[in-house]
Amino acid sequence: MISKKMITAINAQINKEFYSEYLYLSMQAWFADQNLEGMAKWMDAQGKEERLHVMKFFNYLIDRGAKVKLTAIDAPPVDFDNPLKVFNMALDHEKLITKSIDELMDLAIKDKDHATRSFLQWFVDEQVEEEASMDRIVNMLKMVGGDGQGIMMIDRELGQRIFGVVNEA
Ligand code: OFO
Repeated sequence: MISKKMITAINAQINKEFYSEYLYLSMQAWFADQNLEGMAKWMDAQGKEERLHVMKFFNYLIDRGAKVKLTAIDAPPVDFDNPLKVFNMALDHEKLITKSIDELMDLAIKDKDHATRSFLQWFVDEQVEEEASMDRIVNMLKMVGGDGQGIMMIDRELGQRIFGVVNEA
């Protein structure tokens, strides 16, 4: 039996995952505006992944016979300073999402809700990857500093990302 508290918490998580999609879309738009097409493409794939996360939670609630309640999504920032700051912000955001998933897991354990625990395990594992891939990009950007050629090289590499392929940068 899924608790009311858990249903409320998963609905709140749906909103956070939508916000993640919004945030990465906004970053995509900024990169496109800077003519950093590879980074824009990377953010496009990231935003699409976030929609998959939304739908996993959405479908889980439906499967458990619970009500999905969609709420207003906050506006993400529109202007960013430079690629390093963008990816740092994305990394910080993923850390918040990890914390939020951990709190859901804590609740599932407290509720002895084994089905939700099992469902959430995928997200626990996914967050390790989400943080690692952002962290890797942050480190690459730190290494090149503001060097234009280095940024262009990273842009080319990130442009290789194909939506739906796991373990990519
Ligand atoms: Fe980026 O993992 Fe969902 O939010």
